[in-house]
Amino acid sequence: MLKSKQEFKEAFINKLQTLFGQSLDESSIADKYVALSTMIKEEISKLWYQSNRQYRVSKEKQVYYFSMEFLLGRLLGSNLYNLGLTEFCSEGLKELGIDLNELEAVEHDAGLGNGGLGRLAACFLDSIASLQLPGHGCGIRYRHGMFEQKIVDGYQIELPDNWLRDGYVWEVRKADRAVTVKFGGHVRLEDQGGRYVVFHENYEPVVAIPYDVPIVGANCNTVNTLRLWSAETNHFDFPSFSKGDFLKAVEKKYSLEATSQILYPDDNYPEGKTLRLKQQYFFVSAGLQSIIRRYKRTHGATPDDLAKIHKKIAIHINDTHPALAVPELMRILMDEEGLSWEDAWNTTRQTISYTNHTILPEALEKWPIEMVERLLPRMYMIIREINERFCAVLWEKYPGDWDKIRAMAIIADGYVHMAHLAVVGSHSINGVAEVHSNILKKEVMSNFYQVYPYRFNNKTNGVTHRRWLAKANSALAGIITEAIGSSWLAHPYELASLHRYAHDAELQDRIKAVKQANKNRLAQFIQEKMGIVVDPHSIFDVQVKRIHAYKRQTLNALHILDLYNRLKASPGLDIEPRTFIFAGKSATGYYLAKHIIKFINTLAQVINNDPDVGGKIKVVFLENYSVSLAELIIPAADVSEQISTASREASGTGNMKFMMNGAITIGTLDGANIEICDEVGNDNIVIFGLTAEEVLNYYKYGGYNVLDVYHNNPHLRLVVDQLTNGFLPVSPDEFNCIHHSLIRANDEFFVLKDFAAYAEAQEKINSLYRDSAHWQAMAINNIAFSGRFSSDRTVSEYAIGIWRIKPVVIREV
Ligand code: 4GP
Repeated sequence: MLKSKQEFKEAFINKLQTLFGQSLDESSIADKYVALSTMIKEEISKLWYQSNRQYRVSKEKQVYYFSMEFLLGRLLGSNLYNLGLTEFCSEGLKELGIDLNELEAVEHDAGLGNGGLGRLAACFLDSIASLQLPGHGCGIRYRHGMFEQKIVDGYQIELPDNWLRDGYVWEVRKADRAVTVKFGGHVRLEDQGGRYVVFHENYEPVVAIPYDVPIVGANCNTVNTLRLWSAETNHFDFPSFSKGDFLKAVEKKYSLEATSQILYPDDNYPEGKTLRLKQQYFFVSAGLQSIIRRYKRTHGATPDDLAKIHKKIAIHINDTHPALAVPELMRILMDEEGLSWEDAWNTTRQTISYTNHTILPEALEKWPIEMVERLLPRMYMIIREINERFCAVLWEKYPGDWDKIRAMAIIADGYVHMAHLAVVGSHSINGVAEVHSNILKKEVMSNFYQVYPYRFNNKTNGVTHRRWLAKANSALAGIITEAIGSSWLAHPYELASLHRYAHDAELQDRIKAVKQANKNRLAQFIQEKMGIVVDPHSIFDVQVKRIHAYKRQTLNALHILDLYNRLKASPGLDIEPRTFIFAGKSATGYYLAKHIIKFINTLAQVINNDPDVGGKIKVVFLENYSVSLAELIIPAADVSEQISTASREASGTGNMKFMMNGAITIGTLDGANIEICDEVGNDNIVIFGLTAEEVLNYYKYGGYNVLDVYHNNPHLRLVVDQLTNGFLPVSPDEFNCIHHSLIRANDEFFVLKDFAAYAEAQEKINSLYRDSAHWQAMAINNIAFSGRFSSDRTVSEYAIGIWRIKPVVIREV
């Protein structure tokens, strides 16, 4: 490892010369980024080699986290941080006249995910490595990650994300580890002396090439692997080429490689496209084939050895997207390794565990039988057999109760139900916050809970304090460390001792000053990016996340419109100046969400340009929300908007990032907000609105009387009317869909029902903020009690309770 600043500087200059044949002065900032990252990767590689070697030799059990999404963001900064090199690299570079932050900004975000689910996977990888656990990620190397969002005339426009354009320093292509994944064709079973042999014919082969990305643990020598699969082919249609039909010659190649071209930009809403099913099987099959290949080399290759893989391997599926792991592992164990159905089933079930991330009914994945059968004939045969055996068990338990059996079947009503497959084929099923896990047990999966009560458990989400506090807000981290020492960095629970200083005037002032500096930085960014001048001393009230009806950006926006109306009616209205900041992407085909974006931008246009408002409120919609933008916004927030309809947000993880940066949550009793409230106490959070139980009861018994609420609240009535009465400078039918969702469609997400309570909660925020010492004490308490929401805690719970893996301490190299 690099030992001194001097050594670092020399190595850096040397690297620039060997890579680009250039001196420091001649090289561009992009070249400097590549030189630094390459150097760091070389350091990492030594530990990576050592980690892999020790894993091989120690033969300890390892976990593989299968996920269609890994929202990594940038890696240079977090790698430096985890290696403990940030300080001397940044100082060394400074002496050479280079700003490390500028180099970090050169890196394209690896946006291989949509939102919560994908970012959680990235935090988990960081925590697994930092806890010195042997665990790796398995996913897809999308050529195009999450689309780039532009706001044009208030509307979202999507541009392709070209993150690989300049190459990706952190990956290593492993062409020699390629495997083939088979699609389509016909499957034939042949009885060869009492044993069935499977023949898969006329299939379309897609070659899967792994690209490995090192995952660096913090303050240890562990480097794990994120293996991302890319669809490539050597196929070239020479006959067409030589006939001069060049287009046809390349067509086939592109169609085979399409599998890993694009991330579907749907959060909490799966796209029922064949290509998406193809992606799922592609990475699951490739991942399992490579895991089994390695297992056989290390632990033996007889059927007896393979019947014991659950003792050495745990496979976790991140939601149902990788649920084909169940039939694919069965296929490998039976068709390729010769295990009986019973042995293969026991092993598969004991190997696989599953996390559910959403109860939104439209987000529960199901695939048309015909599609599965055509694209994945062998998978379909195995799923059918699993289903038949499962239904036979149900028949024993519930003789004659066809309705129940149909409701639980894996194949029913023309579809393959992926959540049912995941539940039946795994030994553990968990939700991501207490309330969500309870809803799974009592409502959404209650039938399954009755059959398999011991499989269900909760693992409340967490995020890594390293990225979201220590790195994103290093000044705050520095102050915390001065106050309570540095051991919180490895053990975030220790942040609790900060609570003692909640009323310490000096600490309050220092933390306030850091917040102010972060707000100044964001204000400057907003001005540069959007030309909007915001008051950095106003309350920064932030809602950044995917745009979704259940997350209720509409509630926030309608309240802003109400505040505007009131300010217009009484310009002297005594409120604290506020800047309402939004960011987030909508799925491309999500009509309502796209209009919510336009609505927010229309409000911004009206309010920001109205001199009557006197700058008291401003509205900003920042385009292209990403991990990097979140790292800029979250440390600058005073207020964290977590206002989903109770019961709909499985956990939320943004809520945790804001609290650890000292923002005060205004939120519903939903997902992890409930546990945040338990940790900080009612005095340090502002809660409003319906509870999950109330909402679920409304859903069960047919909703509430929307018109009553609408007619009885003149403020609310006015803002709802303003959506469509020509008040806003858009065509009068522009926001019909929002109006419709609230009034005609019976307000599925209880926006109107919760409006009055939300407005009241916002007034409470206003008065709390005015008492600066009190507000600072609340902020400190939020930081202090954020320890529970560390992904280190979450991952240890998975390791002990589900994966049954132990740390392997990697020796220094
Ligand atoms: C998200 C949930 O909506 C969010 O509440 C949770 O915090 C996150 O997963 C991580 O568990 N779900 C998705 C999805 O992103 O696509 O289902």
